[in-house]
Amino acid sequence: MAEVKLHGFWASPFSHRVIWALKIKGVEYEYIEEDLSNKSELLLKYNPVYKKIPVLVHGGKPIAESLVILEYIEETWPENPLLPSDPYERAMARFWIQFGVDKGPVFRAFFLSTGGEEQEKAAKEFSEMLKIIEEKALGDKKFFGGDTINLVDISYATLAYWFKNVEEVIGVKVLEPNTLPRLYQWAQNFKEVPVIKENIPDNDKMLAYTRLIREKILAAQLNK
Ligand code: GS8
Repeated sequence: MAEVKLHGFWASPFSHRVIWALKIKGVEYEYIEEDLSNKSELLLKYNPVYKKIPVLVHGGKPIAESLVILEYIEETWPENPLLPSDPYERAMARFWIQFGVDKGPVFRAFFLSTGGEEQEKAAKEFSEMLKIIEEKALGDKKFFGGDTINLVDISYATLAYWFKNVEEVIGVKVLEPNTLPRLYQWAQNFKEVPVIKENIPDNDKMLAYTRLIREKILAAQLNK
């Protein structure tokens, strides 16, 4: 098998996605931790466009962008499929993955909200978006993928293992069992999947990093 390497960053949900997919497929790989304030020459060479992690390098060929990497992994190592075999179901899975990407700004507005009406509005919009995901994408299934996780679950994973830190840092709760019962239960189920549970960084470290990164982004916005 050609050599597989992953350039990542310990706290990045985008790296975590790739790690989980590789583990689920049973692909051996070498992990290279990047210092994002002092990126390696290799990272700059492999991802000259965005200069971001994650980058997967397979047989010397680099692939960037986590969702593109996930599709590549699925096509290269078909065992333990992470997308449905039926083309229509596959299209629906991709629709919901794209929905999450398109709604990135709704999450960002919530994450960076600092109080008052602005925060209330951001929380409401975010919560409405989650309701759509719960009703239309998850429904009564255990996972978005049915009985087992697939790429849709992996693409929404931050909601399961990271989002509670966001809620804690900004002091507003959105993903609650009384308002979003099925999505809340999904989050609990997802975190308990062994391959996920075994490959999530320490939560205290994640919480501290979440606080730090939010402060950094807010400070950078003020200095603009
Ligand atoms: C996002 C990767 C990303 O933001 C993906 O892979 O899905 N759309 C991409 N990577 C961040 C670290 S995680 O916050 C990164 O590499 N940042 C470095 C920088 O911006 O300089």
